[in-house]
Amino acid sequence: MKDTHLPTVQVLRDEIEHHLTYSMGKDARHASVYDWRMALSLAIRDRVVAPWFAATRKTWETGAKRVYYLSMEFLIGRMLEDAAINLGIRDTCREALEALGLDYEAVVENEPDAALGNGGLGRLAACYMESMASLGCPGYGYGIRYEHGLFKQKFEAGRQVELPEDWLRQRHPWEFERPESVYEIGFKGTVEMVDGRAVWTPGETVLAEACDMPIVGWEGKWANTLRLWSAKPTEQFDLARFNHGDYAAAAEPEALARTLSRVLYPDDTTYAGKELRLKQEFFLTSAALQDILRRHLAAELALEDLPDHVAIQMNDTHPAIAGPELVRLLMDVHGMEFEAAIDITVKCLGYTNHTLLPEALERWATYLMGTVLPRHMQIIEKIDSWHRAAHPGRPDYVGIVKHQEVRMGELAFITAHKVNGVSALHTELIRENLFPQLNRLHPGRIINQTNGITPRRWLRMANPALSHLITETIGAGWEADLDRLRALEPYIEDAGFLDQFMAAKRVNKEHLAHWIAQNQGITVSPDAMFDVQIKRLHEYKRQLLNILQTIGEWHEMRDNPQADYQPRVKIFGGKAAPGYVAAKQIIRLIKDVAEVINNDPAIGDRLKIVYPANYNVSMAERLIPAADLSEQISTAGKEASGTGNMKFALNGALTIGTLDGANVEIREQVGAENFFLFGLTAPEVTARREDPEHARHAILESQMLQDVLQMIAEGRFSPEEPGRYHDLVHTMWNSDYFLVASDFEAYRAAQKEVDAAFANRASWAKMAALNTARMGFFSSDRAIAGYMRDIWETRSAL
Ligand code: 4GP
Repeated sequence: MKDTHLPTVQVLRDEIEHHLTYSMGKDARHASVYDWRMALSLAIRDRVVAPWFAATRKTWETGAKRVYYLSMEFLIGRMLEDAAINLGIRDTCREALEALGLDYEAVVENEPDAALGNGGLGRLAACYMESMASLGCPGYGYGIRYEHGLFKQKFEAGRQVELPEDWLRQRHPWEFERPESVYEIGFKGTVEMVDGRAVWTPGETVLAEACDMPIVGWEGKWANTLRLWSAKPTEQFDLARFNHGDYAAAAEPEALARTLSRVLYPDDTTYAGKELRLKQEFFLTSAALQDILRRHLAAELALEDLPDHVAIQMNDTHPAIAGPELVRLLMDVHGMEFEAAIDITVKCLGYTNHTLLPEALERWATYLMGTVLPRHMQIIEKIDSWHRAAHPGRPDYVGIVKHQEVRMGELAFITAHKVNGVSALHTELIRENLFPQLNRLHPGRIINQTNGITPRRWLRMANPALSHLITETIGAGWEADLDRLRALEPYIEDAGFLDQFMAAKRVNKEHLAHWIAQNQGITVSPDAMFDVQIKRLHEYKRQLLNILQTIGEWHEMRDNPQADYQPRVKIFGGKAAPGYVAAKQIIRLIKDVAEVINNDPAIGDRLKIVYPANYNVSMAERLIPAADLSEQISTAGKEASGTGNMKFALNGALTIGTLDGANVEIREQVGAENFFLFGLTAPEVTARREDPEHARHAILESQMLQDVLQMIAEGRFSPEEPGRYHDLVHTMWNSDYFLVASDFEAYRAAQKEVDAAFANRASWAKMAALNTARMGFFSSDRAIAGYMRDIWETRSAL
């Protein structure tokens, strides 16, 4: 076993060559970048093993409480640099590769993103895993090892096209297969009562097989495990059929089983899709809970003491079947009575809510639940009646099963001892709008844990230029104590520091400009303001508002070409769900508008629009450090928190945003004078919707918006198909649920303020530096410390 001491360049180089020869079976003369990347990854991985073993050993020896984070998504992105940074060997890696005649960047870029998530919730889970390891909180992440992560996005004539993602086409060097860790997962079948006990005989079974990824924390002091499950058939292929030459039928059991871990988020608009999704959720949850109980019993601990040793966090409602499943395991497998089982369950479980959007709060038809998980349907009804009986005489009582649907939000609430929102505003809205009745029955159960991001990846790794400057200015160690960034504040009066701060931004902008030129064929100037909106495409996130304002700006420039405009590059990135027609139309509109504006000689360099395809974690790492302006413009009350907003501000971008999600707290931290606020507040949004004509009224009050919509309706951006956006324009006039029209003028005015502020580079630099200096609160270490204290009731094992 290797020690954890820092290797010299020569030592690391030898290790890389060793892996190239003996793990990859390649001679240096014939090795590809892939081979080198694998060899380097394996050399780094070796160095993670010692802290990983040590952490596991210590947890067993001390009997420390373990935290289990159940999530359908872990958007971990690339692993190589992340591990190298946390082990303190990134520079050594670079030098070792250079000594071997290789380009470090090219090797790092060779790693595919592990796209095992859609967006915010999945990326948050990845940051939280890293922070748990950095803080020495013994824990496991449990997820699914999807063969195909989030689809690859391509644009064809401005339209989004989805291609299957294939991250496992190459070997994944960060995982260890655990074929011995397998659990049987059942579906369907029948339930009988035998001697007063329920016996479920599943009609289908698959195996969940573990794959472990070590997640190493800052300075390699602790490492935890991300355990991902793959589905395998209980029976291998059917030999008899194979021998009869019926090869397809022989392979059927395997194909069916594999479907369960094949893709992230299958289309759930069909019955078959829904069933598959529910099965995936149960597959993850049941495997995790069986594993948790196995580990607990292996330590010779009593099941009654489970809550002292185990905290289980449900990342949104997707794993909410955990409540009934834990009750089932405790009752049906371990012979406990219901009351004891539910008591233990509630003490162990916590539930994080990540969205108030009704379409994302899962509800399953009782028919579907009863068919796929017949025993769980019984237990859900039992939990429902137990809970109802505990709260008699409440006319406002809200249960779990209603209108022949199982409401997973209510189920998660009732089976958890703590329910948390992800920003102060969101938590308030959970209390008031989402679970008002349950909140009255369980005062104090709903708490807030504002999201956070790991500064290791999102500053130290993604922004070396700024990181160096920070370390030079305030010394090392801020990565593990982000509040120390406050020590930068005195320097904002120091012109030399500000020059360096802006020079770091400039380097990042130059890199990005180079990348844009190479990949998009668009020339942009690093002197322009880089104005960035990157996130999933959703109407509530209002990319539409951004592009409408951009059209307005262009319109103004054409009318008044002599005026003094700050040159801007509008950068968009994000994917729309494959079946989300309105979101896909917005993408197409942005692409169409880009085509016209980017080729308008009257505008030249003053306005450019860039929308690279296939936005993902590594693209975010490239864009965020180069951004001047961060667009966080959701309809107030809709964005639960946001975490992109935090990454931008930490990297010295100013925010233009609404009072939504964590924007509210970011603005409090960085100071209102360093934040461009606009738009309706959450209560104003609700009030505004009372007026059924709000869209029409708002449009009639804005000549600019009328002009912009008129241009779109006339086919100015789609001359080959003038009617392309008729529906979109019609919706704007007639419904506009997300209040784009009502916020349009306020947004425009705020953008004018942004322009004026950017014109004064010296004061802009101060504002930007103050954003960085005041973002310490948003470290995921602070968030995880909060979860440990308020929900998991556990301490660091370091
Ligand atoms: C997201 C929320 O939309 C976002 O505001 C939040 O920052 C993030 O979770 C993490 O808490 N929700 C999802 C989802 O990603 O799938 O519901």
